Amino acid sequence: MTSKNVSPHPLDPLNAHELKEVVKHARYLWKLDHRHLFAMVQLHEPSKEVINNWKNSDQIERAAKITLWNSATSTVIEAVITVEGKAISFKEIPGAKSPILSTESEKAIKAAKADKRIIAALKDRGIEDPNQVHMETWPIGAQIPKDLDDGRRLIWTPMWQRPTEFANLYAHPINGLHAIVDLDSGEVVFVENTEIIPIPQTPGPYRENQTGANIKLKDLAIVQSEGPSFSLEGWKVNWERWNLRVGFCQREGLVIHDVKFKDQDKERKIAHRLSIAELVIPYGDPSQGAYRKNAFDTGEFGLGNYTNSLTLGCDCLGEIVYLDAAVTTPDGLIKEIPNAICMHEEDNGILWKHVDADGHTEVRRGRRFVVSSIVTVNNYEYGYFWYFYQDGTIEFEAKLTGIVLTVADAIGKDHPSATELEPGLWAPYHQHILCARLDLDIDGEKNSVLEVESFAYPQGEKNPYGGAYETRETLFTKEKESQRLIDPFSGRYWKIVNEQVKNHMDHPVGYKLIPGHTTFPLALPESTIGKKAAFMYKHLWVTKNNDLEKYPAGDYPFQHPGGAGLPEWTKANRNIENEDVVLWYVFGTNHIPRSEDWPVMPVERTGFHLKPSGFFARSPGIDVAPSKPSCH
Ligand SMILES: [Cu+2]
Repeated sequence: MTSKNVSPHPLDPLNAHELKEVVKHARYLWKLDHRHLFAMVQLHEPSKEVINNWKNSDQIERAAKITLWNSATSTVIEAVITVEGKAISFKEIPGAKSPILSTESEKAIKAAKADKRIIAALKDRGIEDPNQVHMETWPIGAQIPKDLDDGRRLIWTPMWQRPTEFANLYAHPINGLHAIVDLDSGEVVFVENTEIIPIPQTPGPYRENQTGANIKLKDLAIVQSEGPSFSLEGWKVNWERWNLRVGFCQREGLVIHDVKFKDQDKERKIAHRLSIAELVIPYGDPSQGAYRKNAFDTGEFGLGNYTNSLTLGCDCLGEIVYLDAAVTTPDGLIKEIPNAICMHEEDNGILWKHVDADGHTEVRRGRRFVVSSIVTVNNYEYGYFWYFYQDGTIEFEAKLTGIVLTVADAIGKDHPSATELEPGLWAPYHQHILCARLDLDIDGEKNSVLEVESFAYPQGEKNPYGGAYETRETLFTKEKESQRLIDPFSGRYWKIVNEQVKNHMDHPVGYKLIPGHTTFPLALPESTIGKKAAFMYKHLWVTKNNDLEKYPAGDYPFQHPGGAGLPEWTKANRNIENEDVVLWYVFGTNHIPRSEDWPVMPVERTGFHLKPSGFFARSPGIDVAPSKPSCH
C-alpha cells in the first residue's frame, strides 16, 4: 500500500481539527450561545469550475457550510465560513425546521421517562421500572394531531420493553402508549394512551452468547501477499485504470467524487459526484404504533451521524484500508468515527472467457474495487457499497439489515398490513426508498439523456417472421419529459451521452443507467408522506445541474408540508439537452417481513448499475492480463 500525505484537496471532507476550528470561529463571529445548535457542519464544496481547474499547487480556502438551529427563535440559519474563520454568508431560512438533533432526542426521552402519565401508563402495562423501557424519538411522519399542529417541532416516542439486561428489545413492543414531545422546549405536550395489549413475551435473542451460534465453516483467508492493487493519495484512490475521490458528508454519509477511467493513454471523466441523497421509509400499516413511522433517515436525521466504526475480519475481509470521518455534535463537539469507510478489492468471478473452436482457451478473472460504509439508524442497518469493475461498470448496492420494526397486537388478529412473527409480535409492511443523485459528466459536462426501449412491429413487412425487434431512443429535451418509470417488459434503460464526443463508429459516447431490483411507492400521493416524498413516484428524474439542488425532498423535510425538492425545481421545466445534467434514480425494496427476517434480518440488496455504452471502442476487459499462465 502506498499512501502519500498530501495537502487537502478541495473535496476532502472536513477533518476533526477543521471542524473544531469552524465551530470555534462561528461561535465567536456570530456570538452563538447554547441556544444555537449545530444541526450540520459539512464541507462547503467548491463549484465544479473551481474543482476542474484546481491544480496540486493551488491554495484553496477550505470552508464549511453550517446549518444552525436557533432554538430560541425556532429559526434555521445557513452560514458559510472558512476554516480560518472568515465569514462568507449568514442567512435565515424562513419556514425551515431543523432535523432531529441527538441532544434533543436525549432530552425528549428523559422528559418522557420522567412524565407521571407515562410512568402510570407503564404500570398499567405491568412495567414498574421505566428504565426497562427503550424509547426512540421519531418524526411525526403523518398527520400531526390537530390541536398540536401549531408549527412546533414535535416528535413521538415508540417504546419497547427490555425485560432483561441484554434482551432484544424489539421483541417486546409496548402498544398504545406514546409521548409527544416538543423538541425545543423538551416538554411532553401530549400522552397518547389508548389500547392496552399484552406485551409480547417471546424473546428474540441474537447475541452469540444467547444463541450459542455454532454452525462453523473452515477458515477463509483473503491473502494479497503483494498488498492491495490500489493506492491512496489523501482521499484520492487509484485502482486499475480507475481513479476517484472518496468523500463523506454528515447528511448523506459516503459520497464519491470525480470518477475517471484511463482509456489507453487518456484519462476520461465519467462522474463528478455520486451520492445517495435521500432514504425514506414509508410504513404501510395504519395501526397506532406504525402509521407515523415514515422517516427520512437522510434528511430528518443526518445519515452520516450514524456511521459505524468498522471492524477488520468482521465487517470487511481481506486487505482493507480505512478512512476515518468526523462529525460535529449539536452542541459543537466533535465526534470522530475511526474506520468509517472501508476500501478493498474483491475477486468477482470470471470477467470473461472463451474456448475457441480449436480448443484454445482464454479466461480472465475479474476483480472489483469496493468502497463502503454502514450506518445504524435505530433498529436498522444500511450499508452503502460502491463497486468499480474492470469492464468500466460502476455499481451501487444498498445492503439492508438490522431488526425489523415491531408493534404489538392481539395474537392471531386480522391485521392485514403486518406479519405476525411471534404470538402478538407484528412487523408492519414498509418500503425502503432511496434516491441516488448522479452528477455524471461523460467526457465533459455537456450531456444529454435518452430513454432506450426494445419493441417489436406487428407481423408484416417490418417483422416478416414475427421474431424481429428493434430499439427506440427518445431524447429528453426538457426536465418534465425525463420523469419516467422503469419498464422491464421493454427492457427500458436510460443512456447519458455526450453529443460532442463521438466513438470509433461516430456515435456519441455514453453510459447507461440500468435499474435493478426496485419498488414503487404504495402510499397514496395525497397522503402526508406521499406529498413530502413526492420524488418517489418516478424512478428517474433528470435536472439541469444546480449546486443548491442536492436533496430530492428538499433541504428541510422535517415537518415540511410537501412539494419541496425535485417537484418544485422541475416546475421550471429547464432544458436538459446538451447541458450539465444530474440524474436522480429512485429505487428500493417493498419489505413484507418474513419470519426469517427475525430476529435480525439477513442482508437484502437493492441498487443499480452504470455501464459504458458506446463509451469504449471495445471491451476494456480485453486488456486485463491472465491471472496465471495457465489461463490462456
Ligand atoms: Cu425493511
